[in-house]
Amino acid sequence: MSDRRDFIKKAAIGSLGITTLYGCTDTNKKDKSSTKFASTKKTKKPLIISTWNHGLPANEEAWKQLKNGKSGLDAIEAGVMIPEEDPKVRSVGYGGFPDREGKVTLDACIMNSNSDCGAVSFLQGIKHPISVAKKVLEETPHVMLTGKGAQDFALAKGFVIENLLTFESEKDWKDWLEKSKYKPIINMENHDTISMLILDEKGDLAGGCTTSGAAWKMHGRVGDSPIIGAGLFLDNDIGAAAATGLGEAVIRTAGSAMVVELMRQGKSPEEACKEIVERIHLKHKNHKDMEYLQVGFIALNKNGEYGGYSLRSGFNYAVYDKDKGNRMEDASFKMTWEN
Ligand code: SD4
Repeated sequence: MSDRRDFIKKAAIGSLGITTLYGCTDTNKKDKSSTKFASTKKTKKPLIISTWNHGLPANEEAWKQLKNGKSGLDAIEAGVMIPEEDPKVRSVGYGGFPDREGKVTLDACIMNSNSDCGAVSFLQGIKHPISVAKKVLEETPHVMLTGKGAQDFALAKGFVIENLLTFESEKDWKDWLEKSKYKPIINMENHDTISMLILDEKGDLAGGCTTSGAAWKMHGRVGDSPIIGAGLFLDNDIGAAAATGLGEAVIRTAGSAMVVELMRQGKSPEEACKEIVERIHLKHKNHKDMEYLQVGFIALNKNGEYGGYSLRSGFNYAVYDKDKGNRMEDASFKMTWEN
């Protein structure tokens, strides 16, 4: 955790919170709806972007899958399974921080270029919620299964129940119980979802999101991550967006869906992310959540333009393309943790 705090401070000093405004150019020649995309960071297809440092190994795997001819959806699943099964990633899947009752409960969703989607929420005991979400998409008439029903469905599909609470996470939970006197305080260090967006070689989009949610949350709490339109959204004619941070704030503002709508209206991915972060700030500046509020978005559009933006400093995302390979990029932000 202290590494993370250090990182946040360094990022704050490094980028000074300055954001860039881009000129408006019509680069979307194929789009008959006259949508205009502002120019921004642009690259060739395929393109993968994922939230946070754990996005790097996830991107690596997803890229391999695309190169092997797998679909965007398969690549999303295989990619985010890497942090899901890594016990050192304390905010996703196995080894994730538990809720205030010591239970690891998982949220995930996945979406393809046909707007098919699948999601699971409040799922316990299954290491790969993203795979269960994909099965919901592929093998049910529904979009979301939750709790016991999601677990029963997973078992019926051959998934097995495992103990997801590692020794380290149990220890941290017990420490928290003592220090925090059972208050469900959320802060920057304890919630780092992986959200991944892909623009494949054909120009089709896919996205996914998986998390153990806000650490020490109330039992039964579901965040934005499994909610299509909040934690993730895409429209294959326009672009894709995904969120990280305090899910309550993202749900209140239909965050990812709004980012895609702004790209439809001509904003670049970064401009669209910024506008929704500004809106979230406006709605929350006098809110009790403001003290510890962090939200961040990543987005890409059909032209291979991408960007990210967060309310507070410290948010970064992994980008993988042919020209520059797999690397981390810092998101611009509105404010540091000091203001
Ligand atoms: C949640 N949005 O459950 C998730 C947590 C998260 O970066 O994204 N963390 O609220």
